[in-house]
Amino acid sequence: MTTQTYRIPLLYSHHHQEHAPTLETHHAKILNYPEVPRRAEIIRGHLLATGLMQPIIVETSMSKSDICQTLDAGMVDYLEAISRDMATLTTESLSSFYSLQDTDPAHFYRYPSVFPQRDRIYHSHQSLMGLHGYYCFDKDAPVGKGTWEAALYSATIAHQGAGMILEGHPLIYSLCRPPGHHASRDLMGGYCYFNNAAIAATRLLEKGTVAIIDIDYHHGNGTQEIFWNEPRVLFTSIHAHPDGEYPYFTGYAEETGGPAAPNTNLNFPLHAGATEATFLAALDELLAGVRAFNPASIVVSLGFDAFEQDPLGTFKLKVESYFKIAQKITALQLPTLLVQEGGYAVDMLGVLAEQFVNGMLAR
Ligand code: SP5
Ligand code: ZN
Repeated sequence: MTTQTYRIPLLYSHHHQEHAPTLETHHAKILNYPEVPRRAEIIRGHLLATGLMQPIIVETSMSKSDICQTLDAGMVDYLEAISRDMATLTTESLSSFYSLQDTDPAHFYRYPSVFPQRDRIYHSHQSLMGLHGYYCFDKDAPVGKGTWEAALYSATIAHQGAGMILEGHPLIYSLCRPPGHHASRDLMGGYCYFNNAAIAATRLLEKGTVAIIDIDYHHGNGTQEIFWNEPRVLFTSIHAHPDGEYPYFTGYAEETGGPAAPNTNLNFPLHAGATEATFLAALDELLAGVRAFNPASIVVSLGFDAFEQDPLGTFKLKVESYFKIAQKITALQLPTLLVQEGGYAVDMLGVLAEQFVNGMLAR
């Protein structure tokens, strides 16, 4: 297989379209939910038009027991139960319980309202309503009737991508949506439900050690937590400094791994407004750490929100920066699974993904 003739498998599922929250709140403001279905559609359309990709539509989901190799069964069962419960809502039930302008059950999403602190719980029985906050660390993972299948297939795309790496593929693009890197074993948040990259990395352990390179603008707190004490997985991340940016409570350089896995966690927090030069310098240092770890395969948590036009980010990466980043990652010459994370400059996402894929092929 030469890189000239190799068409990169692009794994995708239509199920993401049924997960489409419209609103998030920010203090007293109601904002449009930035993690929209069109994100994946733009990337897919643009990548397929390049002729570089082999489209694969995933039709069969992974099993719950496979998901629970990485995630907590209580959380997985809860997401399924609440999402199916949402499917039983009717216009009548919605208008009798809430004074809504829009009573279309398809547009209704449940948000956490209480966050039971786990060390203060007296009763083990929880209502579905109470459990939402039990399994969330923030307010930004609303659940509608399509959320379970969307999250399930997003995880499946990552898991199947890992399976194809195990079969000998050098490069796979798993077009996951919703994203995953903020979600941990038993907590959802930050537009994330199941940690797709972590599910893939767990499967890749079959081949040997794994390094995760997270270039999303936000720290991958969920992925870090899942592999914190796992010596076979190196988690590395470049992101906005948590002093001033979401998720605030993790992403510091001092976080280097748990007692059983010292120095298997490498954080590179950058100041707001970081330029391409700053980002690439951090990436060189990060990649030196990856080389020293000598992994058998790579998972890239591929967010595009460090791009200069991103509405959530402050970094100044340019279109060509994504080519350069990929070129540096591909120089590792290791089997690499790309897992889609964030990126909210929707109209530009196709261009950025194409730059990244072209950079990966420039070996
Ligand atoms: C996967 C991913 O990129 N998740 C990002 C979650 C970020 N959530 C931050 C929410 C902060 C609200 N933004 C207010 C913007 C005001 N202009
Ligand atoms: Zn992000």
